[in-house]
Amino acid sequence: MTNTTNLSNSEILTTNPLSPEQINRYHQDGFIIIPSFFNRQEIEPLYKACVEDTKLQENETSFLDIDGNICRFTYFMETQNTLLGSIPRLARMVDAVETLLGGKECYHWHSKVVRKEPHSQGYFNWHQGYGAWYYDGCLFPDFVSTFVAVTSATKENGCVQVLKSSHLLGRIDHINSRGNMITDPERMEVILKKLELVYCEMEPGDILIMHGNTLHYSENNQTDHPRVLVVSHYNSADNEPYDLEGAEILRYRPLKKLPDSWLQDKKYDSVFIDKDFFNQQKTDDAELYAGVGNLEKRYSRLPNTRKINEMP
Ligand SMILES: O=C(O)CCC(=O)C(=O)O
Ligand SMILES: [Fe+2]
Repeated sequence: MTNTTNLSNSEILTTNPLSPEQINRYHQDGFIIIPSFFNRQEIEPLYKACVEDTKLQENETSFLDIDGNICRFTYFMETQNTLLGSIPRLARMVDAVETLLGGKECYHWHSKVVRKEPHSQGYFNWHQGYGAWYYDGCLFPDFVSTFVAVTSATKENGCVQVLKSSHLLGRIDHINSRGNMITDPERMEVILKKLELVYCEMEPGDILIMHGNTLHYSENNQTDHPRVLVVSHYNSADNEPYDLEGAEILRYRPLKKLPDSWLQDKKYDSVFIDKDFFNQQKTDDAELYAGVGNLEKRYSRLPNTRKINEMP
């Protein structure tokens, strides 16, 4: 089966574009949640593979949160002709992102599947996407992140939490804490008192879309069931890092769009394959943080006063 279609990107348009109201809300609040962005049949095979199969776990990368709890996820940058690899390229995703970037072309920065095991303690501390990518050498905060719910996401299982309109704060300095880029804790304490916190609870198929400067966080999973999100980050095509030496992987790569019907028509080969995943550790060594790009370079750009809690 082919990986793409013969049509050009401009000929493949979503059948369900964002409404002016959704676009306004995104710019006002820094995020939107769209229920049923994917229908149940589209998501079902992924749900089965992520919840009932162990294949995903075999490809997981582990890292420690700032308290030393293990978090696991799988990364991918290259997109295969799998269900998983098709998601970031679907017209409804790319068109939404490009609309929110003001009509600019985007490229796939990277994606991950974040599966929180039942009763796992790992959590994501407060951060902005651009809080890290700034230090990768991207000049503009022209990033949009999408979070597709594969399982339900609830307060109890560690759904994403956002601070409303926090993207209007601009980029905030981040520190490297055990390999996690987290928002300057001093500033964060004050911001938390000022801005409204929203729990982004979702059902399978719903999507959360947020600005690169939106502050977000997510708690541990206190339930008996896994919580799974497919998270994709997009950068604008004209915003690749200014210095790509040792970080070629972050270079602009044209994104080949797929029609919205791709999943419904089962045009993909399988749900996912080992090749989907980048930087597999195949190890339980949680000290290793498998980031993408050149992390040494990223950390070397942190202001000296912020170089606390360096990676071991
Ligand atoms: O999966 C989550 O709860 C948060 C993930 C996240 O913030 C990210 O991937 O950037
Ligand atoms: Fe994030």
